[in-house]
Amino acid sequence: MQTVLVTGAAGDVARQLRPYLRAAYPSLVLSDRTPVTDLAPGERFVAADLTDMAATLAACEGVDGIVHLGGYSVEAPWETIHPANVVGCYNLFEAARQAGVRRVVFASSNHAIGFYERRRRIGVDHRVRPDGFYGVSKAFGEALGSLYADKYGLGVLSIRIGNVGSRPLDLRRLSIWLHPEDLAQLCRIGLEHPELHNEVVYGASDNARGWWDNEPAFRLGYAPRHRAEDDAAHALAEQAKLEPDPIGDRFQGGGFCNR
Ligand code: 15L
Repeated sequence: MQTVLVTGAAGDVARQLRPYLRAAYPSLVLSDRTPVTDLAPGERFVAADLTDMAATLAACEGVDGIVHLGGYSVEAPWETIHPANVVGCYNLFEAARQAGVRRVVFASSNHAIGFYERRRRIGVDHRVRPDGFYGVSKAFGEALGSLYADKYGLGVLSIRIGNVGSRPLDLRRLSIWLHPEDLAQLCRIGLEHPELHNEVVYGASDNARGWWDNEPAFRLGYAPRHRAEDDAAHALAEQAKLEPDPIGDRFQGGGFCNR
């Protein structure tokens, strides 16, 4: 794996992930609608709006693997979600196929299963329960990944990402937090694991209060290095500043469930 395309490269998750990917791969192609200006050695920027198939194909040219972070990253009206996360996601998988890309890591989200109650422990085989149009679009992306793996032999890893950051921000994030270094480890599994066909895993660090059975990730060799509990005091202090939310506090997707 020499050249890896990162879509949505101007976004916050890409900003936190890039240093770890740079350390692993000689060449990173960064695509977004918004220019990325702080390029490091080994990185180059390709402007691409993923709703434009020709631009998406051009971004995939000469690429071995893709980390697909592009799209709209929170709940929004269908008119916003559809082009960015449905059309854009289709264009990305189809362009990857046409360009002969071997692997796609798809940034799915906890919001694909956000309407499970927090008291439930769920695996990746539980049916999806999206908490909004954004979550629906992530379930769609997982389905598309499955199709492109089975029909065209693309290797696909969908990561149901919790919340990426240097530390958990509140009570809910203590359960779903993902350190960027652990996200990078999952991306590397998706890009490099020799036996990967199509898998869905949870994007969570070592979270003692976690709700997810992440067996498929552990089976593929995932060993998170970061523990949410180390920052529990900070997260609980931040939680104490928040107003109670009868719906958001009940479900795994939090505030997305009543937006
Ligand atoms: C997500 O999927 C979003 O992209 C991110 O902005 C956060 O809202 C995160 O989920 C979360 O659930 O905390």
